[in-house]
Amino acid sequence: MSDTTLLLSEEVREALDRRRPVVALESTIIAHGLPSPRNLRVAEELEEVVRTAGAVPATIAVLDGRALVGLDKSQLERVANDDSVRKLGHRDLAPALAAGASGATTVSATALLAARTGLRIFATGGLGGVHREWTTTQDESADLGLLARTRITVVCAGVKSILDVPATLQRLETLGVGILGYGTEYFPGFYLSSSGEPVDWTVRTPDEVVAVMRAQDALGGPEAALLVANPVAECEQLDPALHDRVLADALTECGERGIAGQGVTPFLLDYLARHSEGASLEANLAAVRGNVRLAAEIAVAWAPA
Ligand code: PSU
Ligand code: MN
Repeated sequence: MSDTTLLLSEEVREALDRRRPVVALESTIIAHGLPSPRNLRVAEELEEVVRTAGAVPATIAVLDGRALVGLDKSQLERVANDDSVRKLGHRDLAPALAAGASGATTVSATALLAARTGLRIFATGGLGGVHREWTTTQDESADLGLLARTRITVVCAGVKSILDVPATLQRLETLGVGILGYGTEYFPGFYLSSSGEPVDWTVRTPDEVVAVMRAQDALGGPEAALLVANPVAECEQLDPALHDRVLADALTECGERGIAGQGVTPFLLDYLARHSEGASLEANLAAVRGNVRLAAEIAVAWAPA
């Protein structure tokens, strides 16, 4: 990509030049996944978590037709507060750049831009995946297909529990996306510590994750991502009974209102937060914080000494 299309902040450019650890962060969670004004504070807090762990944060978004890797304070504020900031999956990047548009990047768009920049480690909350209504809507997040073709390590709390988790795991298997349970034999459930679904591989330290990344590279083959599935601590998870009850209502309401496409995930996340008195939001934030911290530790272990 040309210099005017993909713009690195000075801090990120310098970190890359010096081969210092960098963690990519997405912006859809800020613009469309969390309520304002909390979203801006969270965005700033997450960058601080990365710095405290000894790495450089690279929050990614598109502003005025430019893909930015590393945002300054006013750019972060725009992503958080400007209602005209759209939601961009990877297929939306080219039209947005051509139109001079602004948008927050989802996991798929962030992973693409991060990989193009040469970043290898990326933290988010929960990935998109196969929606429960898939047989009628065919709604499967573009996150999955993009991650099947992109060499990046994504630290996540599994996939969002609003999804059909077993179906999403099957798709990830078909697509050849590797999954490591971090300190767990079970795939995390986003708001919940466990989805109840087993994982095939468990690691317990950042060095073990790095060893898998090195083996991926040594092996060659398809450029698939590696998912590090990091559960929210049990003491910080959403009460499972409350989760199931409010989610059932949310899915009904989503169907009744005819919400479709890009609107589904933000609607469900917002519904859960409002109808759990904010408890789902706290669990979501706890998961994201944990993922960002772990991603920074992996980035430090991955960087040359
Ligand atoms: N994780 C969160 N909150 C979010 C997301 C992830 O804790 O809002 C975002 C990510 O950007 C992910 C997107 O890519 O939700 C999935 O949207 P969709 O289902 O429309 O692909
Ligand atoms: Mn979708």
